[in-house]
Amino acid sequence: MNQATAPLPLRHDWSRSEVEALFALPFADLMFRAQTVHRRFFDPNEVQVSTLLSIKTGTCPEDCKYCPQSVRYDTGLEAEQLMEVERVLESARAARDTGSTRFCMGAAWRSPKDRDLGVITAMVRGVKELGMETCMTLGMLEPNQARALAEAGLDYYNHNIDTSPEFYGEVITTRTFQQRLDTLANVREAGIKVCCGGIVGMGEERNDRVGMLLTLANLPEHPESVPINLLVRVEGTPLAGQDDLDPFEFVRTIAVARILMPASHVRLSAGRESMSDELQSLTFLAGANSIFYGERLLTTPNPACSRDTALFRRLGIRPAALPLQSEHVAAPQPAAPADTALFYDAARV
Ligand code: SAM
Ligand code: DTB
Ligand code: SF4
Repeated sequence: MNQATAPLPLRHDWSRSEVEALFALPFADLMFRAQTVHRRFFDPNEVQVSTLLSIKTGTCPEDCKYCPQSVRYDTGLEAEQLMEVERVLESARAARDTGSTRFCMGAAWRSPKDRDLGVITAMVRGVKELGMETCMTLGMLEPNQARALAEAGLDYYNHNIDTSPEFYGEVITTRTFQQRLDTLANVREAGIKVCCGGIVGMGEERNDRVGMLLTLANLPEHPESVPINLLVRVEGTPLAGQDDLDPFEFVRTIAVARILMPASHVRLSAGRESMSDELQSLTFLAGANSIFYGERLLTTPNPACSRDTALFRRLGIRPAALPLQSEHVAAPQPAAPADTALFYDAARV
């Protein structure tokens, strides 16, 4: 094995000055580093595709200043109680038929109540029977709740640190940064894969973006999935009037995440609706290799499926197939070619 193909060790001891230095690189040098690392771990033409569904919407008691679902802000959102399992499975089937391989279910809760776990675990089992990977984001989890989700076969749990420890208190006061880390530890302990990232464009400084990525990269294990969200500015939330983040700074954040956590999927997450195709393409070049596909995130719009399909084709990007795992009952079978089906014959474009 020569030096170029030897496995790169995953590091968990990044220093602040190293991460600052990466952010400060000339853009071309940063992109080169990110691409070099990316190609050691992934096929650069493959992007993992997940679909989101809000299974319980609005009236959340927390005060996250970015969030349209907090009961404290008047965003005109229509609240919905926990969905019935069959409705969730209908959405999952539709997502599977357009080529999505992971179904992510989100609830506007501070944390789930034990009495909800029966329905929640039925959702996990049902979606897995469709042959999809499962992800849930339900707020803080106690160890017994994490174990119940693991037993039902949940593949991923999403719980974001959202920002740096220093900026955190400017954004959320109803739960602490440490409580987030505790939930992440409970998820890991239960044997569920971790999906953890944050939001940029909330008025934080570069220092905070450094601090957020440093926290993620120095966790005992890197999250398998790292969503980088660009703030979706929702009228009625305290952050609705935030200034635009420099798009190159957004791309830099993705590139640094890729370099620090080379084996993780970095998800170009919320905020794509307001991005040009060219900006999204730059993030793929910087090492983003996962997206949310489908015309809604949880409560806000995501790009039209036809736009994403067209972008994948123009860039020669293939949606990633499911990893081979015996517990997946069947590989997703995309429906006959439709405008919104992501699978296409690359030889025919
Ligand atoms: N209630 C649970 C929780 O907060 O842990 C789960 C759902 S919550 C909506 C999941 C994540 O969505 C948040 O942690 C945040 O990172 C992201 N998010 C929410 N509103 C957003 C917005 N307006 N723009 C970008 N990301 C957002
Ligand atoms: C994540 O990091 N981003 C997703 C998912 N995890 C749950 C949520 C984005 C939400 C954007 C605002 C909304 O649609 O309500
Ligand atoms: Fe509630 Fe989650 Fe929104 Fe915070 S981000 S207000 S916890 S739904």
